[in-house]
Amino acid sequence: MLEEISEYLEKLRSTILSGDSDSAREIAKILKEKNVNPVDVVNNAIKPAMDEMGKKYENLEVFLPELVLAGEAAQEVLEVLLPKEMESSFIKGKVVIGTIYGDIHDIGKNIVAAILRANGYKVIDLGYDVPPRNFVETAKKEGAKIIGMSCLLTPSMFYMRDVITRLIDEGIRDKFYVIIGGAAVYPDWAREIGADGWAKDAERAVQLCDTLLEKGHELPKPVILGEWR
Ligand code: B12
Repeated sequence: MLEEISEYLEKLRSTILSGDSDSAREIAKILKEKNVNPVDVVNNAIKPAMDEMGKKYENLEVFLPELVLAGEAAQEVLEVLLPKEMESSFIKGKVVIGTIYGDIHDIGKNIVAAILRANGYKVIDLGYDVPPRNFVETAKKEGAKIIGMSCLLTPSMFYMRDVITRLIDEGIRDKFYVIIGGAAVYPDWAREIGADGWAKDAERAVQLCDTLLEKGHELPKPVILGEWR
């Protein structure tokens, strides 16, 4: 990566960390003008900033207001870098996505939704704090092939199982691929609840959807893409 771009990414990381939304937006605009891949911005600025913020919060070095500001700054950057027009003209398949019930973290989910759109998926985004039945009802109504759930809050991850239980109870489990992600969930959790896949990040979420749609029926489940932690 060019040295100049690395410097901007580093500046962006510290700007998000300090919760300065205005400066974050300005740096994001510069990166956009320079045609930097949004995935590189996520991996080299947003994710490291958020991880560092999480650690500081855990160590009581920062508190909720700082967390809120950093989250807002990250969302500003995404608004600049991941505009709606990235939606591509050909459609590989439909994905219903949302953050599971009780959990309001949506930055990672928004990134996954945008990168899926940019890669040929029609994405129906249910937002955050989504009750299990909404995933199932929307997927049925929209004829989606994939249900994607995000979770960052440990107590909420148990609701992911409810989505799969509902599909089983309605006798339609085999009509959908269920994929999960987000910092609270891990490959063994996907195995335990009988999900079809887990991916570490947005790029791999695209690979996961591609793989499941191409040869999902012949692969052992869950399909795991990326190392956990
Ligand atoms: C920003 C943030 C917030 C913001 C959220 C803003 C927003 N709009 O999302 C605010 C301030 C609102 C917030 C609130 C809270 N937070 Co908070 N938050 C964070 C923080 C710092 C960053 C999260 C983030 O955005 N990461 C960056 C994104 C890009 O990463 P990601 O979500 O993991 O997504 C990537 C992958 O996981 C994957 N992916 C994501 N979703 C999906 C879905 C699928 C299908 C696939 C395949 C892949 C995939 O792709 C993404 C892109 O690469 C984390 C710490 C951390 N390191 O995660 C704590 C953290 C998640 N929060 C935490 C807590 C405790 C809370 C609160 C309960 C605090 C409180 N006392 O009120 C509340 C939650 C309220 C609720 N009901 O949800 C804890 C959770 C602990 C736990 N495991 O249960 C953490 C881990 C902090 C900590 N270390 O203690 N938080």
